[in-house]
Amino acid sequence: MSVCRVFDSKLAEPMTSEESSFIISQSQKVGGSFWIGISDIIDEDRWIYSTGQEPIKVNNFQLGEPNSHTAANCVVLYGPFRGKWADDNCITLHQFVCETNNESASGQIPVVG
Ligand SMILES: [Ca+2]
Ligand SMILES: [Ca+2]
Repeated sequence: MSVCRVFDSKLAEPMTSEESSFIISQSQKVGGSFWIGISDIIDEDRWIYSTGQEPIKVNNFQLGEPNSHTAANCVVLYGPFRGKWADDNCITLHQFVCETNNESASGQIPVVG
């Protein structure tokens, strides 16, 4: 999402379960639903990170998700699922989580907005 680029960052792409849990917990403090940088827009049902286009290494889909097939190709930390993932239509308006590489800190720092 272009707003993340303004902050020299990108939509969050959780690579570990710790990172995924952290992003979910941060998003839940703010409340609502948040886009992250994972989609199956290129190949239906093949979920990949937006930047590297490699298959996801963690999966936090809510039981029963993804369930919307070609109508939904982006991943949202869905508020009613307490941040568990849902597939949703990529043009839906949600908040979003950006991440940036910070050399003075370990790992990636999400910016929730
Ligand atoms: Ca899909
Ligand atoms: Ca869905």
